[in-house]
Amino acid sequence: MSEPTLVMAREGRAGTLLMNRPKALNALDQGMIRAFQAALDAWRDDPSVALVVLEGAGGRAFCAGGDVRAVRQAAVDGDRAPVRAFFTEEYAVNEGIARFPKPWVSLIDGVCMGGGIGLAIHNGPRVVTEHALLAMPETAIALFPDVGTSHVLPRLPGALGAWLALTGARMTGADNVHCGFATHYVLRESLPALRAALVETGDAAVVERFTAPLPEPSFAAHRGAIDRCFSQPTVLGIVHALEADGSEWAMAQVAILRRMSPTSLCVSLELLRRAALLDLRGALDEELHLTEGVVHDHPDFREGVRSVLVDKDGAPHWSPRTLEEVDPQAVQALFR
Ligand code: QUE
Repeated sequence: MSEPTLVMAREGRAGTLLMNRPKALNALDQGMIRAFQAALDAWRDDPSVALVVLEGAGGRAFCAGGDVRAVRQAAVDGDRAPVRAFFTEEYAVNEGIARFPKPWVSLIDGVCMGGGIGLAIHNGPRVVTEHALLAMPETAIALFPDVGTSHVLPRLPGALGAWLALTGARMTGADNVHCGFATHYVLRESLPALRAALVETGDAAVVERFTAPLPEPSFAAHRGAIDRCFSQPTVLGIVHALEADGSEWAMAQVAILRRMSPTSLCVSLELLRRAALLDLRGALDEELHLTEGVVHDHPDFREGVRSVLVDKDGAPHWSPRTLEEVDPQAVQALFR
């Protein structure tokens, strides 16, 4: 038998989960999602499990996201049911983690994007190392911030959430603690001892004993500009505010935004605005509704995944091509 893609074990007072598709940076496929649901169901009411410890195999990634290559293939084949099942089950796991009545300890030591963030953000503690690299890169593949992050991002300080969601900015481990995505900063060299203490004691508070001094956020110099520009009510308004700012950093943000799917940028900003008023389940329902139109009925998702993950040419052909050509009513029509 081949190795499971989610290795589930009982160790000491912990239930441990190891995401185990290292060649795919532990990207979540349907089998892993079902195994997560099984773990939640098995351990929720098991008094011998005091907490859960979640890690990624391979030393490079926690989890790179969802298996969007498979989702794209289903969309290309016109298969709606498996796509619906994938996102329904993935978002149910996100909600199940949020409602899980025990500490859900994520040890994030490497790449963690999109769907990976959804496995960590809704519970805690969330531990990041100096090798953690987190991002919400969905606008590059014409998706949108999902897995419940649409509920979380508008609640970050200032306009950090809109900045992260639209540009896909890469955050260091320390950045994540500063913005609230993570709760504890621990050096990689301390992880084995932390893990052993969690398993032995079943007490999530031991994390405090392993934290290292927190470096300054890499975005410190840009906080003012982020809040000023990314709080604009439209994506074009954000672009114009960045152009008016004119700094090297601001113009680099404009260049990044101009490479992303224009439709996806508008959908993502509108989603954050709506989800700011929704609880987690309400946000997940809005996301689930959006997947239908975005994955199947709009060409950009197929094209984005083709360009980033299939052909890797980095040259997507978006339609419409520019932000100026996006029809605001077409964006609204994708929502519930
Ligand atoms: C946006 C995304 C994803 C992405 C890149 C983006 C995503 C995802 C992966 C990914 C990365 C490496 C793999 C893999 C998938 O990349 O969701 O199988 O080996 O899973 O720009 O949303």
